Amino acid sequence: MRLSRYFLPVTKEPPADAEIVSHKLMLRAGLVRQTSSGIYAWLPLGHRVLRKIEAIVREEQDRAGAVEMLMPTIQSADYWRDTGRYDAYGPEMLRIEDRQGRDLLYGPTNEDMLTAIFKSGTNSYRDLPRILYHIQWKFRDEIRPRFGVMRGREFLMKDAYSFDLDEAGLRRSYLTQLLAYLRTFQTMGLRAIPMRADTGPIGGNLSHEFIVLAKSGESRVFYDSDFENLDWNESDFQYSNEDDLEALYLQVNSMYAATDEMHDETAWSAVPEMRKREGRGIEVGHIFAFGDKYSKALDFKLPGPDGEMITPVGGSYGIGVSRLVGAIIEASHDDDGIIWPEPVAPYKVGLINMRADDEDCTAAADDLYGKLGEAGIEVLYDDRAERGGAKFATMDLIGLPWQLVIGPRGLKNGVVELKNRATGEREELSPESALERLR
Ligand code: 5CA
Repeated sequence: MRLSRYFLPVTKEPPADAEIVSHKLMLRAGLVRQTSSGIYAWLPLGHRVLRKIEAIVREEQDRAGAVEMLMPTIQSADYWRDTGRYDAYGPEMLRIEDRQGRDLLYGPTNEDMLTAIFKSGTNSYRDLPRILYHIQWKFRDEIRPRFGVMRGREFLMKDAYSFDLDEAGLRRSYLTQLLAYLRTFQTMGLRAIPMRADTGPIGGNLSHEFIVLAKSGESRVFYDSDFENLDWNESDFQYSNEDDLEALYLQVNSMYAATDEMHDETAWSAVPEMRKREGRGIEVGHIFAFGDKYSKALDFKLPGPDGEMITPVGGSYGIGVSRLVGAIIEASHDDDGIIWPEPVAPYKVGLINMRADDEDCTAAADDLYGKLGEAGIEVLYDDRAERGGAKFATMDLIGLPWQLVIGPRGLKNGVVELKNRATGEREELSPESALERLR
């Protein structure tokens, strides 16, 4: 993509009302624009990051055996009346009346609707177990939207829902999602620590929050530093193997981790002093095993193998997809701007033509741009007639992992400069070697 044809409204100064670094950087780097309190338009660069995060979430959900679908944002209030949650949910729910006087709402979550849909499409115990998910916008009329996309009113969520015949099955589904979450966040370059949590209005008895460490985080956390040394992507845990899932649970449970609300001084005192870590964190995911709560409310029963009626048990599993954009920036930035981990970067390379008015420079940059494209490398090409200094500042701000700089002086010696955004390391090499390296 050529910057001369892009829409990237970057600014030097952050808006006065942005409190935390990710919010400031998202606005300055032209990722989002606020359109109403807690509601954001995703500009081209931000939209690409959102899509990358979504793709990682989707890939790991699919690998874990969850099946993708899509439910609407607008729901009939009847789904919620049937489960008894319509009156219980409170003022966070945005309620809408259509022209016929029917009650609708902008969905804050989907347990009620999905259980009804699933019930209507299943006939026997053979239809279970299943995990269904979608990636869809939600609305919660938060009393105090804050920190940009981190606590918005409209936000993108991955929410999955499992149905099993018994508690043992539910536990398998729950642990399958737990493993998927550990892998998903690590793929994004994040260390998200699973912490036992309250189940709150979702209900049930088993729940974990996934917390990314960040100074600006809303929750205070206590955890065992052993969590920092684990590589879930390289681990041998298999989604399909029950023993592996139980071993995973044992491993996770053997290390202390808790938010302020769940903190247990006695258990904490048993953690070796050297391994104790305290900090603040951002909740990027939350999983719940709620059992028969929604099935019971909807009288959802299936004939079992011996003809007896079985009430399916379930769980729900959320990831804050749009919140993750902010969380990743909180975890990965410096004074000059964002530092995208490669898997979620909007483009892999920023190609900078230092002198758009110099024919040789432009010819060399155009040539590299073409070759990068042919090699399937995602590149944002700053081909504008701007000062070199301004181009560098923009590239550092938007944080693409690699910068490839074409200038007249280097070209005379047959070299271009390749800079690593994270380490700041620069290297001069021939255009061909640079291309090879990026490949
Ligand atoms: N039904 C369950 C699981 S699908 C549920 O809604 N869980 S939740 O309330 O914890 O939300 C799931 C995730 O969505 C949270 O972990 C958080 O990352 C994200 N989230 C929740 N509220 C907001 C918000 N106001 N802005 C941005 N992200 C949010």
